[in-house]
Amino acid sequence: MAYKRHIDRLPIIPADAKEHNVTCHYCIVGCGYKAYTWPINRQGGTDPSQNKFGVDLAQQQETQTPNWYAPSMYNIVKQDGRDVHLVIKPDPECSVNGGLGSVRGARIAENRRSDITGTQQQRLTEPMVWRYGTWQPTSWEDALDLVARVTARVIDKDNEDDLFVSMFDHGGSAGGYENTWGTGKLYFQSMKVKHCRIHNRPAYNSEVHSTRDMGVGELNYCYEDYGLADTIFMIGANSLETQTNLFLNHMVPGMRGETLAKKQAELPDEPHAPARIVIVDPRRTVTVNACEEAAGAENVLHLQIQSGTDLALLNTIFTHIADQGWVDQAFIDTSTFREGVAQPEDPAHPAALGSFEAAREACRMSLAQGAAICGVPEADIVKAAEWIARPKEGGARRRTVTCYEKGIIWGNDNYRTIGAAVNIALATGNVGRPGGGVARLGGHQEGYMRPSDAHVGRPAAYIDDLLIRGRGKVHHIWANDHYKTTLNAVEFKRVYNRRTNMVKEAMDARAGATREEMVDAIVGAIEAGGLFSVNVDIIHTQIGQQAHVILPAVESGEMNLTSMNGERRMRLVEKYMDGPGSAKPDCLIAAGLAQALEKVLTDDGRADYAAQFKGYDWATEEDAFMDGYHANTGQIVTYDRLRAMGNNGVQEPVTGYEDGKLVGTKRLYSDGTFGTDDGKARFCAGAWRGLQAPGKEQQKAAYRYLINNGRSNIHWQNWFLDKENDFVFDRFPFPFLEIHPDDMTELGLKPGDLVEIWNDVGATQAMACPTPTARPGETFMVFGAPSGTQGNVINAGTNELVLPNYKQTWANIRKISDPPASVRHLTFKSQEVELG
Ligand code: MGD
Ligand code: F3S
Repeated sequence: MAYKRHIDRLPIIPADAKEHNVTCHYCIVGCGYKAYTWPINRQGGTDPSQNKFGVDLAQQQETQTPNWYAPSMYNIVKQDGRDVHLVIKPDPECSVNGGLGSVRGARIAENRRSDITGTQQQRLTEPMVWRYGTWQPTSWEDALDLVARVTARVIDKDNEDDLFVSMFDHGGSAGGYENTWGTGKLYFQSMKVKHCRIHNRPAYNSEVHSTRDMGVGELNYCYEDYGLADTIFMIGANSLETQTNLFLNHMVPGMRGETLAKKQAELPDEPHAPARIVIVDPRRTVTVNACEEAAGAENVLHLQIQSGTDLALLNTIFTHIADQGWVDQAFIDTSTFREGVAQPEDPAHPAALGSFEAAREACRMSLAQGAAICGVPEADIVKAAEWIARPKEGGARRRTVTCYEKGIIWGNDNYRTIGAAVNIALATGNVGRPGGGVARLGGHQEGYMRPSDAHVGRPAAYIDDLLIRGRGKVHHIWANDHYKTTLNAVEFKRVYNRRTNMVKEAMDARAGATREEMVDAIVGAIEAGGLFSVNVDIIHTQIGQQAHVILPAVESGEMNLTSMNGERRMRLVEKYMDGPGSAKPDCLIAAGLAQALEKVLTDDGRADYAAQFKGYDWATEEDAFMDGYHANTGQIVTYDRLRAMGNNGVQEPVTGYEDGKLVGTKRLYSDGTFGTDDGKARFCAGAWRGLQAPGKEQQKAAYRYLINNGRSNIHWQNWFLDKENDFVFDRFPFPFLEIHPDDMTELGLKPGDLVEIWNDVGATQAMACPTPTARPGETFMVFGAPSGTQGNVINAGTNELVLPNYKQTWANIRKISDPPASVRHLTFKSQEVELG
């Protein structure tokens, strides 16, 4: 590590600095922060009356003082057109993080665009149109008119299938209830676009269909449950790196016994001990290491399975728990479906759903079978079942909180595997009660509010595959970068480049043409197989390099934005700075596009169709919020009410407003009624069936190395802000590939060498990082890097509902270069810690 910020002093936050509530938008946990701003020509003083902390800063502060901030939490930004100091620091009063930051959240400030300090100069500032062989800045009116005119030529009332849309479904940086409503109203109400996909997957679908079909919404607990649980059951997640403060502020205290007094007070009729943890992951992660340090190795059970065998493991645990009679029969009788099969297996349901007995029969798997498939000892499977379900001394039921994320969501046989995890929680009555819950850990803040998407159908269309096969004429992209994050990415990029270049060439050939002539030229190229691409984003992305129109959006902090976290905690992030140039909130961009379409269609004499695009006269994002969230959720929540709830917000669903406070819901299903027509939860009868996605078994047989893949602590998503952040690029100039030293020797590799990873699908490159804790033959590559798209080697195979299977990928590896100069300063020391 060479990076130093070279800052030896920072301004003191004055007592009268403006204070804004901020929810960190870098992950699902949604830690509370405060943003402080004040005029550039002033600062506070050491006297308690002169600084925001109200303390004597001339005195040495204690080690854990909150009266402090780091250089990464500081910047100078524009607010109402003027330069102001900005500090964004963790909020000790927020129940989510209790004042903790993360290596991402503690850098929100330095990742703001600043013309003074020069940060994030990559942000888009003006709309741009492809003209004269490059992108030219232009007005919103001009850009939206071109988008509307070309779009209007390929859509018609009740026939919008030639318009393809890729749109975020999340809260946070590019989403929030405001923006999902804006885009949703445009594409699902004014139009009925069915060829659409979500930002991180090639179809418009749920990532967790089965749990929803079973009646168990995927975010059903509260973070406090980690402090009340006897056992934490974590499947396919690396929470220290990916849900950092959920891990540090909730899981670790539970494991360290720091919540024992709370357990005793809230659940006095049963014995309590510090929580133990069972982790299912083919890789030894830093989370496993941290749990051993927090709980003691004897309280951590890492089931290091063979990649993609979770379903076999979970079905074996389920079978063993049932065979031992450790189930919650009263709960099964009153809260679950009892009569055989409720939903047969069909193309929209990759497994039958029904009673406990039906699932038990279908999922039955002996310890010997399970151990052989998963590659873990039988004794460890038994131990896991005991930790999860064996009643406590005195007979009280064990409280187990189950959490999972991409290891199974983007893993083998998504539908059945998630169903199998929920089966165990249902069988043991661990849903809707303190210390229980079966929840996805999540990725980013959530903020979904859209009209019905029923017209999209199930299975939804495989959009990236259709684009490869020449379908689609106009492509609207909202905060997606398929080039870095799709599967079968080499082929996708090859075809997308070709098709969009056809339109670029047609536009170049008509430089100087009138609008009508230009639209004709574009449509001509489209009819010949080309694709017109519109990119709405905050930066000029990789796929954006192929766009014909680029529209600049603002992000969190530059607009008011509401979202909820992984325990459904809804907050308002208050706008604390201006967006760059003329960038706008996505909801207002969607509104502008709707209005442009209305005008163009009216001009075309298609008045009936034009009328569908009315109803977007929003002046601010708050108008979009009121039109969407407020109007569709009982008209209780307003910006003012949310603002008053501060960084602790309110847990959804919001049920009322009493004594000046919004009233929320701590846990779902606490009354034993589930989200099905009859209120009864279903079990999932999904048997193990090997590697399910087409092509995976063959790839495994043909290539030597598992290319496991996922996130890393320091990187955020597809590195879209990291790219312009010295701190990140100094640490990792290239995407890393964790690989066992013996494999490196065999491949003739030194630390920091660049390698090519190649298979039947494509190739990509990464930097070799010796990792003694990796299993020989099993590597791990970081996801989403700009200079090493890991999706290049992921084959096109998905599950029946078009859920991508990124994690199960095999390839060969060869050296392509000695360490480039930019990596020579790097350390390759182990990331494991010993707290002593
Ligand atoms: P991943 O690294 O994708 O992260 O959060 P996680 O799901 O926790 O995958 C988790 C683990 O799955 C990895 O350790 C991997 O070894 C394991 N795995 C691989 N194959 C298998 C398998 O067959 N079975 C099992 N059981 N496990 C397997 C993702 C989450 O992170 C998401 S979705 C988003 S959008 C956020 N992104 C993000 C980020 O970009 N950076 C950081 N630092 N944090 C993030 N938080 C969120
Ligand atoms: Fe941000 Fe907290 Fe996640 S600081 S990145 S929300 S753990």
